[in-house]
Amino acid sequence: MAKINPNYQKLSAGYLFPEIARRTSQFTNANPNINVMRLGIGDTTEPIVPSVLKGLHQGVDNLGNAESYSGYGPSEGIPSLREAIADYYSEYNANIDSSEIFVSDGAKSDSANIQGIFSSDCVVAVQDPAYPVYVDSNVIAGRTGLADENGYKGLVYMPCREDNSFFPDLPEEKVDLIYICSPNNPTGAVATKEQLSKFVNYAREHKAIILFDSAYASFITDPDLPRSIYEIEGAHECAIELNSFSKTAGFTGVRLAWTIVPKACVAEDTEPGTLHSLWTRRQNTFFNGASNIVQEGGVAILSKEGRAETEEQVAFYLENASIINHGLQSKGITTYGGGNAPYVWLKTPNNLSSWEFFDKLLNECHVVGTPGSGFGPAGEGFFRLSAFGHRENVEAAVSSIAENLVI
Ligand code: PL4
Repeated sequence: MAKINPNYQKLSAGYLFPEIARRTSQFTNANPNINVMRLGIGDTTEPIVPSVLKGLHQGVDNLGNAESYSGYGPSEGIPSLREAIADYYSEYNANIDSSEIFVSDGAKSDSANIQGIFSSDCVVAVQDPAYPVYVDSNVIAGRTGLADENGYKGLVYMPCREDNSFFPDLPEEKVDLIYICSPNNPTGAVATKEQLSKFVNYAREHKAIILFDSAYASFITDPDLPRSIYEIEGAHECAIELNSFSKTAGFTGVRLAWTIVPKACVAEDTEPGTLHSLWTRRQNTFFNGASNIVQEGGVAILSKEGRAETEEQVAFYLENASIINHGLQSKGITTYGGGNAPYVWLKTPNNLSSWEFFDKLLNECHVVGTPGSGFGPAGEGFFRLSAFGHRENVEAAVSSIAENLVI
């Protein structure tokens, strides 16, 4: 008799984002004449820039003649893209060899899959709040017990609150896998070099591995803030980095990302190169590579023109974040993030719970956001607004909050 993976039954609720979509549809079905403004899911809205479109067209054209046609590619990605990514890292003295870069179809799938190369008895630490995929993938893999209001048993939550500027203290116990996201989803906080150094030192001392999600690195405008964990001395020995073209270049629907597993990276019981070999083996077995058309788009993103055009688009979203921040602050709401990240993290007024504020914002202002508690227990009492959106939509949402939110 076939049996299901019982760990799925431990998952505490539906995945956060479909749940928001469900509640929003419920509202729009009941109020068909109301235009709802969506600042919930972090999804890009602006068209792909011309030089990148040209790269994508080139990818299509390559398939149209025998000389340039390609079928299955290397599952790690085409050499020109891996080299372009390595060149990008060298600008930050992060020094990654192209053979350490694994191109993929998304940082979501990589961040869910990466735990699979580690032992099932690894103790996992997550920032709290965090992108839900880190927790859910480890629940499904059986590394946790059941959840209660404090989160899943067996998982080490590292609270990120106002009193630690939304960056966690080192875990008090020995942990094996540590998820860090910077710029952070959902808080919008960016880790400093000093903050990351502490974790790198901890990881090297305990032979732990840091899983560093830098999907929003291109939103960092402050030159003193690290864009990659490999800017930190010693990180090559203990960190795996995940990044994505989704938010940098409007590729959320196109799908292109990468993961870096340095050959120097070692776990408790491995030699240098073993983790790199395991991820190579995993990808070769489970994955046939990102689309060849899309990878040409990725090469174009990293070209001189692509960099200039996509940076302009990122600046546009950051300007949205600034509009949201100013609008909320002038209403007396405390906000964080948004300066080097596409998310504004606000403290719910009058101690409302995150989901109470979700309902209030939707009913009074017709604005959809994301409840902080959906990202973990320490997110309770906070709320995330996404800066992805057409300017008129963002401005209309902010005006509606200014005029209609009763606090
Ligand atoms: C909704 C920290 C968004 N359905 O596009 P990818 O797969 O390369 O990157 C996904 C991703 C990876 N790492 C972090 C992220 O925040 C995201 C995307 N998060 C959000 O609103 O929090 C989109 C969520 C999408 C999902 O489930 O990822």
